[in-house]
Amino acid sequence: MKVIDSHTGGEPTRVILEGGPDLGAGPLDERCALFARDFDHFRTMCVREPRCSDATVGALLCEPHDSTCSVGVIFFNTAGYLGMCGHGTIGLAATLAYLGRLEPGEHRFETPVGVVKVNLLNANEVRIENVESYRYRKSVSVDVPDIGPVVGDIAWGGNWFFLIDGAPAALTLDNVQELTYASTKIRRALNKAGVTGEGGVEIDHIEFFEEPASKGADSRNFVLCPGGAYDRSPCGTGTCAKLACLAADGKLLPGEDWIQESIVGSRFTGSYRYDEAGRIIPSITGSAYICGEAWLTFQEGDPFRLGIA
Ligand code: PYC
Repeated sequence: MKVIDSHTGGEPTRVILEGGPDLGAGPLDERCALFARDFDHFRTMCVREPRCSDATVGALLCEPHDSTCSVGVIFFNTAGYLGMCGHGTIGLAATLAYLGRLEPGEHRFETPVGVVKVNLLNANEVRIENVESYRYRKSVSVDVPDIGPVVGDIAWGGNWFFLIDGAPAALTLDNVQELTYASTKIRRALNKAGVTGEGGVEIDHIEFFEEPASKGADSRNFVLCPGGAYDRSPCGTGTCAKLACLAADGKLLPGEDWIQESIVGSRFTGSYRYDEAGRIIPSITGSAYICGEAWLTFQEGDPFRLGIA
């Protein structure tokens, strides 16, 4: 399997260029379902240990179904599949630029949850206009064992998020273990209580927000991802979910910038516009850097050929 690794604000992306599964030419959501049903071992081989780590998001590069798009992409991680991935889209654009396959300017990438507009600003800096984002429910309370009631908003930014103002500990790298423990408990409590995104879909990302640590930023976050790792970047889809909540509360106007800082101090600049139907269309800008090119090998007899479960 030929892969290129990059990171976006510290969060890794591994793009599969060759040797991935053949999923045919159908719509991307159907190809994603096929990937999960018949070819899931490609996912585990690519992003699980011993070849990779929990933080990495894999990106299978595909032919688009929609002929207006330059590429199609299916994102996945150690736990399963992602509808969209903001840092991964930025990483994919920087990877294609590195390979000389993407010129600066506007492009369209097809994902299983819709088309994302991608503006390659230079070799590393990318602006993406995401799928429609919205707040589904405001101020939802859930009782969390050993923690007590926790209140948050449920919002869609390409994945489902539970967004909490405040955190059980300061958002610093020293506290990652404590933050991971608390956010995992909150996610379990939401699932157990049947609190979901629209249509009964599981909420698999939890976000804490607090005041920024650096000058010029608007907020700092910690994001728990589905596999249990925290997002080193400010999380593209999580920032879009935040923008939808800010818009719904009248705290950010269309076109105004929101600078979201991650727990490692990396930043995305976000803003939003309304489309003709009055829906929120968020954009984020961030930078990605290439950090490796490799051929992954899978030897016969390797007991961990498919990754450590
Ligand atoms: O940037 O959207 C994102 C993302 C989702 C999970 C990890 N990163």
